[in-house]
Amino acid sequence: MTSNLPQNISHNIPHNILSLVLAQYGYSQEQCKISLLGNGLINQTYLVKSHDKTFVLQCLNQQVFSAPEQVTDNVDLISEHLLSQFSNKTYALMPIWQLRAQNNKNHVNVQGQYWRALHYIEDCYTLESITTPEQASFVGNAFAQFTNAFDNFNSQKLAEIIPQFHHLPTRITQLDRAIKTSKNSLLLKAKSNIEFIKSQKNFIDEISAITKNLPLRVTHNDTKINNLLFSNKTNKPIAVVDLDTCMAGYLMHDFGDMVRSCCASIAEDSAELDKMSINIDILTALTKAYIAGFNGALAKIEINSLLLGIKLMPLMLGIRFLTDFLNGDQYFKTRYATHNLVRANNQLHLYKLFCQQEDLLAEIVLSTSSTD
Ligand code: GN1
Ligand code: MG
Repeated sequence: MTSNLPQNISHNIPHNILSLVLAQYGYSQEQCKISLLGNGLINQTYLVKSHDKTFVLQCLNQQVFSAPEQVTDNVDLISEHLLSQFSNKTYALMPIWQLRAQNNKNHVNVQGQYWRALHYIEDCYTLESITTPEQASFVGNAFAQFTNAFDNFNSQKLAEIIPQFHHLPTRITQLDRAIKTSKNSLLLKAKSNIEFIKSQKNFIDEISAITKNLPLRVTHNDTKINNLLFSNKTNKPIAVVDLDTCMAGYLMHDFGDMVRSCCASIAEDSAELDKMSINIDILTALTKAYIAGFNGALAKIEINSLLLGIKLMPLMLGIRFLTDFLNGDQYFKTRYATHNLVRANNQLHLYKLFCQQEDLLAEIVLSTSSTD
């Protein structure tokens, strides 16, 4: 097994545990080649190649997902819906689904840890960034198709996996709590960011005001670029993956998360802030394709909210990274002591860049919608 291990998560999954998990899916470890997969910050993910099948095996992080069976049940509901839309030809991307264990369940529990296996799509790759407006059009269209596919699905059927996941006031409260209990040495390093966040009260109030009037939808809640699979053959998106945080939410969250991960010129954990810029051509192509993907069905208030979503998501993620830094890195995987602080600096800087370009962003989002 290859590994490049984050420091705050134990990856030394003993071989006997993997053996027990695989046995519940009908495989012996000797038959399988196992490697680490992906760059997720939460779950531990493996690619398993056996003599007859390749599949994904994941150990759910129970500190983050405190009710893991709700996660796997939600994913089943999402996959079943997408599979039916796919067979009706109303969803053109490929659905992914959880494999059944020998006891017919969508997960297995081994020594208190929850594991599940997922269908693996062959001949595809993921990207950590995009470089052309053409790619951006495909990405915008793919994420819009995903959300659109749930137009006829009642979002209340899904459990709230992480309560108030994208609720900004809750994230501020969590930051305040972390400030109270944090070590002084960490607090000192976070001071200027905390002051900056506190100065954003007007924006926070603006978000609270608009959310009162927005329709709830099924949202993915983790629409960063590396949660799309691209086909080796066409280089176009073929599937949206990582369905764990699909729940009722607002469109601006998915739009904003997609924009923050596609339009910044540096990675979300890069410290080279002087090199960060926003790629406006990519932002324009993403926005056009995203709005067009809803075929004119977006209400004006939802379109207006997209503009807020662009600023909201880096601000909220910046707050979440900073909170975790103050809490001593309990939530996100980290590779070094100030990793979460570097990520927070990065996302708050991105938020500031979006604020500086607010007029241009408004022109892009609002002119796109009026031409539809
Ligand atoms: C986490 O595990 P991953 O990388 O798919 C996080 C997202 C963040 C993202 C930042 C459940 O997602 O909310 O946007 O890191 N997932 C959860 O990279 O908190
Ligand atoms: Mg995720």
